[in-house]
Amino acid sequence: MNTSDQQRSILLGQLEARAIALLHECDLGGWTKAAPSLYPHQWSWDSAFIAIGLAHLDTRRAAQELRSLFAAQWATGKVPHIVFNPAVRNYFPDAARWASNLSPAAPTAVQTSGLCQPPVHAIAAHRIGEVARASGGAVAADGHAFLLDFYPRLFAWHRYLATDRDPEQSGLITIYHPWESGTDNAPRWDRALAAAEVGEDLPPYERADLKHVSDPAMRPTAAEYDRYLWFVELLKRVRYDEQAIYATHPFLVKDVFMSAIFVAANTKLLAIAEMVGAPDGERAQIGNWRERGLRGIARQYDDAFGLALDYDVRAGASVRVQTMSGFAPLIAGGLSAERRAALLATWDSSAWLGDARLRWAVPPSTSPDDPAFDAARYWRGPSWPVMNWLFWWALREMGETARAARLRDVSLDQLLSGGLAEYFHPFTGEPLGSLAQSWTASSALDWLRTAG
Ligand code: 9WN
Repeated sequence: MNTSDQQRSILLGQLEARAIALLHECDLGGWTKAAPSLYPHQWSWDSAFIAIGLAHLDTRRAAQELRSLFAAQWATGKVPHIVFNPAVRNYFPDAARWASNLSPAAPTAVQTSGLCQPPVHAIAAHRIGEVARASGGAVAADGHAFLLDFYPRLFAWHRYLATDRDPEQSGLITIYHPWESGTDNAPRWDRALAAAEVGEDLPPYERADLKHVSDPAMRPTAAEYDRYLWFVELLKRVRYDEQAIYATHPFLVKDVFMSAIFVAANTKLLAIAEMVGAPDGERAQIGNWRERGLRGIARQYDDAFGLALDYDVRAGASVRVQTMSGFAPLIAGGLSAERRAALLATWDSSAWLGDARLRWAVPPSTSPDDPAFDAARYWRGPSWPVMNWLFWWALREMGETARAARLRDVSLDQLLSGGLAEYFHPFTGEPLGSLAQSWTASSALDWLRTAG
């Protein structure tokens, strides 16, 4: 090892220690808050990513992370996007604003939001099982018992997405709100948001998110926030009833990114179903969801952008904007050689990782070439370490090991320079948003503990 290698390895050791400390700091006993102050509750996809990091520390605790989230699962199978910490009073929109008890399907023991988020959970559960198996002995046995016990919950969650969220059987998941996408403020929602009128009876509110960031320009605008909250009112009016939402809601978009995560999650759920000896009929169903998803995503590929596009159900049109979500087919996998080469060419192009202005060659949330690009604003330009993690994982799954290794190394460089922040300015490398974020810590931990 030369001196600079030695130095890097010392710095990476320190980063790992900081990541572990942050996960401990955010651990509220059985569940982890998404960030120390900006996000004081349990978020759905955050918890799945967090569980992947925790698996390296304690597979039982990692399993508990998913179990506590799924304790809030609705009777429909929906896993809510936020499970509220009753001890926290200063977050908005709070449990009272969501009023999820309006729905007969909501749990009664805990308070939740009325939306969901991308289904990373089967990927996390599968990973916990893998890490547990590698430990052997009682830990491996516990890991298997966890999968056996947890599989039906995952199956119910996936069935909900494949049915209530895809009544057209298109293979693409419909979202009711930008918050469901996990990429809240991405420009892919602009047109659908602009088309929705905010009712005059939107109850007044005070934003809490702006108190936790140094500059409001890092967060959504007031007009966007009004719409976010207006949609919540509309969902409450129909008591979160899925069919009524489909009939009346102004925002119905087929999210290609969420759909791709669903395909990848179905691949892992199928593996879990095999491990636990699930009924043949269920295995066949999971396989069908996966195949249908692959076909739906393939249909949304756009030759001009070299990306996959979302589809606005209300407008009856695809959404023509170049965001990181367009790389969704890489996450879904199952690509033809030609499509794979085309997507990777886009990935390397000057519209994406080949842009010489990038501080780190990691995917910006929106292409700097797109008119909607905004370098510091939420999901409109900055890069997200956890998304780097997701694409790293996907590239490895598809056997793109050299590209994956590059992405991991550069992502770690980004964290070494800027810390465990929520997101980063793509050109300056400045850390933005919450300066400590649990899923960034778990991503770092998984990178550092995974060989290759
Ligand atoms: C709204 C917690 C969550 C993430 C989302 C991210 C952001 C919330 C917000 O934070 O969403 O749910 O206030 O913007 O966009 O992906 O799960 O980290």
